[in-house]
Amino acid sequence: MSNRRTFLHRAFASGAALFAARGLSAQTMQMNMPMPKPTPKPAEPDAAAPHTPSTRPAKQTASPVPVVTTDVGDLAYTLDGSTKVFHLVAEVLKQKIHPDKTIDAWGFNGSAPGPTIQVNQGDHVRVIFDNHLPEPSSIHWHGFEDAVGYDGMPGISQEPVKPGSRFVYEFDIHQAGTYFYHSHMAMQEMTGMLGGFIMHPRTPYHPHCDKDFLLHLQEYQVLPNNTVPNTMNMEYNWLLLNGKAGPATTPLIVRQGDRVRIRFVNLGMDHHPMHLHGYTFQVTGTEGGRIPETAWWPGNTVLVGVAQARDVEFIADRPGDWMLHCHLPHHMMNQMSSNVGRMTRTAGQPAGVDMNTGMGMLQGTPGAPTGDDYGASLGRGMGFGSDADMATTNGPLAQQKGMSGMAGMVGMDMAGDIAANANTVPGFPQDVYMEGPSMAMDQRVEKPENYGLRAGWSGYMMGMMTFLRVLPADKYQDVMARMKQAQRPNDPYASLLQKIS
Ligand SMILES: [Cu+2]
Repeated sequence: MSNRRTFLHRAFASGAALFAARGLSAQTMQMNMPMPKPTPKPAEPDAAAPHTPSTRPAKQTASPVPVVTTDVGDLAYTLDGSTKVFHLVAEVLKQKIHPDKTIDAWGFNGSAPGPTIQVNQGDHVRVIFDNHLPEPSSIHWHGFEDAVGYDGMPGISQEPVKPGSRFVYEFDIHQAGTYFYHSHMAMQEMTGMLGGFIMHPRTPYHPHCDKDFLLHLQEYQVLPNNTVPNTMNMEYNWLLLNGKAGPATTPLIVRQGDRVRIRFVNLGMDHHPMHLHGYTFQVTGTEGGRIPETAWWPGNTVLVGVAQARDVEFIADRPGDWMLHCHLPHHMMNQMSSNVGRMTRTAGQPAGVDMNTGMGMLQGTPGAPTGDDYGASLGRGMGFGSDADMATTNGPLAQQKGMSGMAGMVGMDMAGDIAANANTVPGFPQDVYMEGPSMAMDQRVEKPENYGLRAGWSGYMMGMMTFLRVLPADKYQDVMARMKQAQRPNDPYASLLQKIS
């Protein structure tokens, strides 16, 4: 194998102007949706499926639809004979995770998570990995049943790939399901170095799904006024779906009657109970592939543990803008923070401190997050009423002194929203003005997928939240037409927009 690899290294180092482009931009790399090859029709047509919706005619073909990874998109490939060749570039990048927050993440080809790789069972696949990071790395192909030499363990199965260097991975794809790739350096993974790897089955799954989505569940700890995730801290304050925090997440758009698959992938530090409103789904797959139908289990919440994938399927037969979110309360918030302080490599700054200090846990008074020294504003909603991170004033909401430090509160009519005795009630405030009208930013997250949502919706959506928008045929057509009209480069929805006139 090492001979083959050496050969490949040489081949790619010397030849092929196609791959000489080290600095290939994300735009050029994420050009087209890799369409799965036409696959044989299943033995039975969909009409035989027990869940076939009555609102749509039974389909005669059942080629798998490409997976849509909202806000991320796919990695394009080229063909070398019959080998699908992907060029994966690890790099440092700026990622806007929310209108008010841009972070310095590490990812692939301009994106964190990295673009999704889609292949078919039976494909031979080559991934040319270029390391543009300032330190060594390598890529682990999670769940792949392949040669250990391509397992991506730095210092174990391969030499770490040094900055500016390249490694070529080769796979014969014999599995099918929701797989993923990630750096096996833990902190690199926690700053965004992960991506999806979809293996479409040779024999299509039954019943056929009309829509297929991939959602990465991610968390970062990025303190106010900082841009670099603190990968050692476990107090996460940014919870993301496909690299965006609500309301900047992009809804999943489906047509009423569609059978929908959602693939959840969790490559973070926390487990996420993903909850869908309005529907009962069947859990049909794990990170180990398809579950036999007799073993599917129903639910409306599926716990996606770390390093796991969960595929769920359902018939989207009731129209509406249905919430889809992690149900951990703290994962439905943005920029929660109970600790602030320096986060830079300053000479003399202590390192190797005890666990509490090292993990940023505050203790004693002053310092305890719920101590007398901090008001409610030093927590969820930091930056409240502002267009960007800014200092806020602590204090009861009713105090004019406190309000004057909160630009968004000035001139706000609070009458009717807060009881007259609010400030004498233990525990007040909990959610008042931490979500709601004053947090709305509909215009700032405007996009075709959000067209027609109820005004002010964005004030109630934060963190690991998005919508499943089940649209009646006419509204579906309208929203899809607007998405197509937008002509966004590398649109993650491209495979669906092709079908829209
Ligand atoms: Cu969660």
